[in-house]
Amino acid sequence: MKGAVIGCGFFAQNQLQAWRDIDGVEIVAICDLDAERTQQCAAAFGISRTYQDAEKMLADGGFDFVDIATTVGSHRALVESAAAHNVHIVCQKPFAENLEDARAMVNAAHRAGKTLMVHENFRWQSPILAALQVVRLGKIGKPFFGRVSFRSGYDVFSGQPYLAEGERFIIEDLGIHILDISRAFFGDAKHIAATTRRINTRIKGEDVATMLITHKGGATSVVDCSYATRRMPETFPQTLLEIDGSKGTLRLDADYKLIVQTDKEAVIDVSPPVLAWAQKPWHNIQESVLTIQQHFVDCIASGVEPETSGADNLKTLTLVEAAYLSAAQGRTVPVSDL
Ligand code: NAD
Ligand code: 89Y
Repeated sequence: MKGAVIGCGFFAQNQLQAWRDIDGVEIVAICDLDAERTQQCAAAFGISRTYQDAEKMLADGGFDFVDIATTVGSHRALVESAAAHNVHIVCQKPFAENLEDARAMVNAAHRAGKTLMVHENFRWQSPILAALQVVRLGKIGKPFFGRVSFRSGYDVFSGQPYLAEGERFIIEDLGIHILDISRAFFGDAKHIAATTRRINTRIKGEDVATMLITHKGGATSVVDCSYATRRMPETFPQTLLEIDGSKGTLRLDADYKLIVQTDKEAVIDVSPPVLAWAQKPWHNIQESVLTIQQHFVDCIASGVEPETSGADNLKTLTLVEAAYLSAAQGRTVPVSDL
């Protein structure tokens, strides 16, 4: 399969590295509004076709899919254009700025008959996959309570300065992943109640969010996120879990320690590997980039919809919007209202 990447910024480096590791995939063209970035990436990854205009690249064609690694403001136009040019699409999270755009993007890919996957990679992290396997195999019975927690004081603003500038921060940027993990474990949501705070006064948006979700299947989950938490050891970028089921409990503790307690206890080291091109502490995220991109390729080859498809991601985005609404209005929001 031949691919093209749009956006050569901070995170695209991981995506380009991962594409190189996937058998049968070649990135043949790249594009960024910034000519210097495009040239740097082209040189680093040996890609000969470079563009500053995505429309021109799509019109020239010669590839089967595009990987959109730009920030959210450009996603709708790029996804619609890619669909119009009949290529499969991977698009970074947050998928869209609002639900209307997101629905239009899903419809555009559907009309074109092309696969659309959102690069919602946190549920693809190997420690999360290990925990999901325990739950899906029924080892702790039916889950009735969960805590999905991401608390850190890591400086994400130096690598991603735009995160300090938006009216929205942690729910839209990071909470979106943690809400998606909650959906992966406990299924779709019925209601959400959220509170938000801004502790770091040098940024515009909220950096703390505490969310309580009632799931359709009967479980309740607490999804708590913070970038204002000074803790030692720093756990960035680990998502910690605590799940109570009818037959036992599961915890994913700091340092990738998975503990499953039923009539006996199992303690398993689920540390992710550090890929050849990865750096700690990002290695957990970086490995999941390879896993999700491999999933995209496998889904296209077998004609199956990706687990984190555009259509699936509408439900995660709905939770993001519902959480902001709940925090703004101080009330529990039925997800079906959005
Ligand atoms: P960035 O600003 O470093 O890079 C984005 C690049 O896209 C820039 O170089 C910009 O010039 C380019 N661009 C913007 N609009 C364009 C257009 N229309 N055509 C061509 N190029 C265009 O941003 P980043 O930190 O790399 O983040 C990109 C996306 O990745 C964001 O949506 C972010 O939320 C997401 N992200 C995801 C993860 C994850 O784990 N899934 C981690 C970090 C960032
Ligand atoms: O942008 C975010 C993401 O998706 O994962 C971590 C991050 O880079 C900072 O919160």
